[in-house]
Amino acid sequence: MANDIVFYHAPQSRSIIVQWMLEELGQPFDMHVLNLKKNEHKASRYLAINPMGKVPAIRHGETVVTEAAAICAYLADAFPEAGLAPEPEARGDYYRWLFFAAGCVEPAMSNHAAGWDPATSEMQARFGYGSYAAVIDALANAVAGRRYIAGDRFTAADVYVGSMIGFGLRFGVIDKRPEFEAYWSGLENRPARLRAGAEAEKLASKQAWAAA
Ligand SMILES: N[C@@H](CCC(=O)N[C@@H](CS)C(=O)NCC(=O)O)C(=O)O
Repeated sequence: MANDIVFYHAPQSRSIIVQWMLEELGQPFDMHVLNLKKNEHKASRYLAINPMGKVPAIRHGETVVTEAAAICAYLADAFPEAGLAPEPEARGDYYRWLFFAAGCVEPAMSNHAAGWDPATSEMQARFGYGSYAAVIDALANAVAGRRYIAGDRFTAADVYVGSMIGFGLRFGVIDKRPEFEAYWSGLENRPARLRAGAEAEKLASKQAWAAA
């Protein structure tokens, strides 16, 4: 079955990360667009795919994967010919920064954008990400002087980490540090990302038009 990836997507959402990943993969996929304003993601049919009622999700044959970072890692493994994961014995940085971005960068940025950060050292000890400042410093050090986050070639970890940094810079959730800007400038014009961005814009205006 060639065309057996179903991508559950919504415009202007985290599912743009997976759209970029799918474009990098170069595999055909069926896109199932959910209208979040119409609460289509909370309908029982979709809750059977993702009980969180959130996008993105994919179905690949009988396998369902949710969580943007997990989907990126899964697709890189499921289609090794795309070369989007390092060799298994060289995956230290790959796993480290992929999980750090999902487990630390994402909640630190979300809380910070919402105007709340763990303030006391006691709170910071309890929270897995410690503090927003520590996370951002670690992330800046991780990308400093590097074209790619895990080794000397582009991987699925760059899709996810890059998406976090690109989003953070665009919406002012992270400072425009030279490390972030240099790393992101090496990714943002990748043809696959540009295609994903153009598709996402088309879809957003289509939904907006349909709602008008
Ligand atoms: N941890 C999830 C987060 C997914 C997520 O929060 N998606 C948002 C869109 S950006 C969503 O579906 N929100 C709709 C809702 O929860 O009602 C991931 O990384 O994939």
